[in-house]
Amino acid sequence: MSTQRRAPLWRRPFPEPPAGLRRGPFAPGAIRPAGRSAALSARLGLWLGAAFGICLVTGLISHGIQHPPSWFLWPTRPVSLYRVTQGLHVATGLATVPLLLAKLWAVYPTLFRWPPARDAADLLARCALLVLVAGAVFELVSGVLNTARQYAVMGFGFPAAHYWTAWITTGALVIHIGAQAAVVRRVLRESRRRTSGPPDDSAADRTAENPGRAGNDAPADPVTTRRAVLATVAAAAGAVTLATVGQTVRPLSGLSVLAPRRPGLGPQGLPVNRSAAGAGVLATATRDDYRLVVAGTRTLRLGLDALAALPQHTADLPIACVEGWSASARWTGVRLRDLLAEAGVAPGADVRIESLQRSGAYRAATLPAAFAQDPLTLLALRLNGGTLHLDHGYPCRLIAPNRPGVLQTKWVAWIGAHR
Ligand SMILES: Nc1nc2c(c(=O)[nH]1)N[C@H]1C(S)=C(S)[C@@H](COP(=O)(O)O)O[C@H]1N2
Ligand SMILES: [Mo]
Repeated sequence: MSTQRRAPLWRRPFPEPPAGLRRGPFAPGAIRPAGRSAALSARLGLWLGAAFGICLVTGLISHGIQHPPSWFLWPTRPVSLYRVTQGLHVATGLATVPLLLAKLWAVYPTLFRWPPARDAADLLARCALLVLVAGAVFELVSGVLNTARQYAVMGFGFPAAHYWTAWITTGALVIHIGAQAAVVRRVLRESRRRTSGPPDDSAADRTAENPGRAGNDAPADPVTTRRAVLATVAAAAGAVTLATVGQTVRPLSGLSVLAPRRPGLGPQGLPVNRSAAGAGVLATATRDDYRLVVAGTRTLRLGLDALAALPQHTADLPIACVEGWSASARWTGVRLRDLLAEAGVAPGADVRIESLQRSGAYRAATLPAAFAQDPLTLLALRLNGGTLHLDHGYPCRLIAPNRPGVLQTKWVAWIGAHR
């Protein structure tokens, strides 16, 4: 019996796997380092972590507005805050694509490290890594598909899958950061010392994850190589951003060769996501006997003339789509709070808005009382100086400050207290 204290269970080394299994990519020297280094992986990891963090927080905000838990408070001002947070969500997500590709290129040799897992803690970290890679790839692919092809491709399943995968990926990322933090700190410290001081050996590039190979395999100057790779990745991320961010930053829209939407393109100078034909409301939205129903202690039935006879107000408010495009426009119509007061809906009530559209995830929306009572929240009849275009929600549509586009219901048919 040993009196020596033993390592905790999760740190006890596994038995060495049989050497005969060490074949293919696991064979010693099978993968050449070709410019890869731990210092490069560490820096890419930091960049990715920053982009992922912004993407996660802004994504949680967007989810919170659309499925608010009781504690979630989203303000009505500034009117364009959601435009900024969702623009950031999509922009950081897109910039992450080249970062993630570079990171995968930089670290994939470590997938074939020998032995594959040293102990139980290492095994957990390695499993988390697989979850992290799969989750990150899924988030980027599904997000890009959603921005490019809209909701039709993945249907209503997209938001739920994108949301839950984000949590799973975050969990795996936390484990990964826990496992790598010490390595990253050491690598960065060593490479900083090395880049400021006289060149010496490539100690910073030899770590547990990249043990280094035969000297004549190593690149002549790892620092120069690393900088070149990082500069290329930064340029790629910058190019992706420039080619897409014009979908929300109007002055850059001329550069938006990759953006699926552009502000200013569409009827009345505004993009359209779901057209009247697509929503199946062509016939019902154009009927002469259209009546908007506002249900409270009294029930109002208002035709277009009756709506136009009510006091009209104008507001400059953006449509900010979850897909990342956004555009501001000038809306004119009736204040929602005037209609609610007229029908006797309690001012503290959350308000439900329903469309003429019969089916589809975005045929109805719930407006918290603060938004329903906001003086800028309109039932718009006019857009940019003309009668609301059929594809923008004629006869009338909701437009409220600081809300995602999906909640700005078009072709409104019914308004009442949410129950
Ligand atoms: N009834 C209804 N309203 C809707 C939608 C819808 O599918 N049905 N799509 C929403 C989405 S996703 C966005 S981004 C905005 C776009 O408004 P616009 O077409 O006027 O630009 O409308 C919203 N209103
Ligand atoms: Mo949207």
